[in-house]
Amino acid sequence: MTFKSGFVAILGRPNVGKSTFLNHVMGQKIAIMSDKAQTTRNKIMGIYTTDKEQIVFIDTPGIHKPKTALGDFMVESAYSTLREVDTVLFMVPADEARGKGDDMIMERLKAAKVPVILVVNKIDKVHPDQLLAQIDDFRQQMDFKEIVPISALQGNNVSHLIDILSENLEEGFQYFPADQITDHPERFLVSEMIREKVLMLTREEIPHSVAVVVDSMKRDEETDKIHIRATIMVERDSQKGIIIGKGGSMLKKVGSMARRDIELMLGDKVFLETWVKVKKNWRDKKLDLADFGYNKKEY
Ligand SMILES: Nc1nc2c(ncn2[C@@H]2O[C@H](COP(=O)(O)OP(=O)(O)OP(=O)(O)O)[C@@H](O)[C@H]2O)c(=O)[nH]1
Ligand SMILES: [Mg+2]
Repeated sequence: MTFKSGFVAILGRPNVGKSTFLNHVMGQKIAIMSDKAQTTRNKIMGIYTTDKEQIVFIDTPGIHKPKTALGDFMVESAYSTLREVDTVLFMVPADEARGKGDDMIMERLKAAKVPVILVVNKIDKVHPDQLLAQIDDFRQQMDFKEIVPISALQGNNVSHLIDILSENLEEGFQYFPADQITDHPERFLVSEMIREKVLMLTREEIPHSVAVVVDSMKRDEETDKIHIRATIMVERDSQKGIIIGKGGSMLKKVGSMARRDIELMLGDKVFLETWVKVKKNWRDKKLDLADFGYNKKEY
């Protein structure tokens, strides 16, 4: 039997459910998710391997009109996948009408000449009639290889989409070992899990202003726990106050929620220490961006 493999990018506007889909396929949290737009900031691989195939999914930052250097990095890293993949999953939500953002993305997809599957997500939120109207509208905009409605949250029809991808795979290498699930090191996943809790617990401009850096991560022989030190970067003093909270209550909540997720991921006991630092306007400073993991060289 021949082995098949391929690379598949997941593209779309922010908040449509790309990371939720990736995590559902992988059966574990690789990419953080939130109800805030622009949650994902880096490309993240989810490597799906069976005994006959390997599908390398690439989750991408939601494509939007960038207003900062970080935004530029995010959008460019999303589009950069068009040069790397065999198939694109273009994800749109069933419950929002097509907008300028979708049209802009479709222009790029048409130019890239890569097969595109339209994935209409969040079908659990709409009446079937609305879903049909949505499909009809998108079908007239460009030539999709397939159109697949799913609910990434509930898992409806996700296995059907995997079947379609499998059928279209070509003979190829197993690029990654069968037990490897992503391309990012544990440190990255740890910092993301902390950022996810900040996104979950804060509002307005804070989610966009936060970056998390893991300063150190090593086993403490005495306690037999993984000792992690991490810094949460914000852009203003007022934001630092919010993240710390009254008597440190917010930081404590972020820390204990993140610790639970990190322990689950590492399968080990964790001692997590977090600090908050202000770095004025880091989202527009090239050096800070690189320091916080948003480095152009990485795509
Ligand atoms: N009802 C419903 N909600 C969904 C579904 N898929 C995702 N969501 C929700 O949509 C929100 C955004 O999900 P994400 O997976 O973070 O979206 P994303 O496309 O990765 O967003 P960015 O990283 O910002 O581009 C979260 O609140 C999810 O719970 C779905 O199938 N149904
Ligand atoms: Mg995402």
